[in-house]
Amino acid sequence: MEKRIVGHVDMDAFFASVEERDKPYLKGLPVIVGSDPKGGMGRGVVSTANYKARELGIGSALPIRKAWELCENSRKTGGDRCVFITSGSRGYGLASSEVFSIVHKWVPNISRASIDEAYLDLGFCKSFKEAKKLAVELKKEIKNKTKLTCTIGISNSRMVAKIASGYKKPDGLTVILPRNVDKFLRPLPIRSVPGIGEKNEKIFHRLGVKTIDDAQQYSWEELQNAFGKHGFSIWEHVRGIDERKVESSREKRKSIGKHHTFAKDTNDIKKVAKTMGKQIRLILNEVRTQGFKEFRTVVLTVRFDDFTTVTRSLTLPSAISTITQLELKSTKLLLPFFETAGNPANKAIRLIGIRVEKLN
Ligand code: TTP
Ligand code: MG
Repeated sequence: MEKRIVGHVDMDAFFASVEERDKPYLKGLPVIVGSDPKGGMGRGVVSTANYKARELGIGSALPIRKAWELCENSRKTGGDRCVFITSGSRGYGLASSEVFSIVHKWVPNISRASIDEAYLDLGFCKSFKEAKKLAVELKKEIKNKTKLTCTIGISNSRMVAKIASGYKKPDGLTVILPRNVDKFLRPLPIRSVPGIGEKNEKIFHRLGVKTIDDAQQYSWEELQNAFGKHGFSIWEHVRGIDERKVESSREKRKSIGKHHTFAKDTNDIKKVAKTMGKQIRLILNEVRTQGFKEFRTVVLTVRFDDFTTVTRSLTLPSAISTITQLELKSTKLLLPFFETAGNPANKAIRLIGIRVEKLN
């Protein structure tokens, strides 16, 4: 049997790095990509920040207003002026295709996990030593050809490879040999385990679990009591057990979507429908540029003024592909939010998102 060797490539500060590469005047400055900060009054969040801006405590998902505040404070004490860039450049998708076609040249079986990351089946390298050599060369070629850096993690499972790629960023390469997996995992915070988000982390904290080592003290029955059906896979993951294969990901590519935070919360169906129309056009554009023809699932996300968030989805018996078809299906999902049954308190809408899945 071929040895299990899995790599995980993740681009460094991806959107910000593409902007820095394409706009030389950004060199050396803190760069924040996200929604428009509107002089500190903007809504929405940071998509990503370059490493210079991260030194100020700015990172993905931080409210853009807060990022603005941190920059202002830093500037007042002699720091550089930050540059805010509104995300949405087509350049990110292009850069991503460029990077992963290079990766694909080196590694026949890769599984794209997001715009800037992929798992690599490195079994064909036969040894971790050879896999590491390949990763060094691959990093070099990506840097030379795209002027972008990435970080690679290598281990014997997808999960540990992913944790390893986040271990030493940017421009890093971390190899965790099978015999060192447990030693590597144990001291890490429980949140490092992919799939342990804010909610599960809270449950762990209530149990007094802070590190992976702490979590290893629990039996799988105990974890099932705490986490329900995910308990067993969590039990496996904290032991570095993850049998998932690297499957090439074209057809199972998760989704293409857009979301928009309104400048002012709204109950105006025309306004919401108009925004949805714009999103639909952008999505269909992206569907085409990514080389897909059609899709079968439409997902609508609505966030209300009180931040409660609802998603509704529709999976169709046969695939659709046109603007009109997507508009019809999205409208069908949207309408209940303007009716008493679907929105009894008549709450105003803060954010709307449309996503298509099951792409072909
Ligand atoms: P990440 O790989 O999570 O982040 P990153 O590449 O910017 O930084 P790192 O060096 O830590 O890997 O996400 C890739 C891109 O996806 C990121 O550049 C912007 C986008 N993104 C968002 O738009 N919103 C988010 O909340 C996150 C996490 C990412
Ligand atoms: Mg990244």
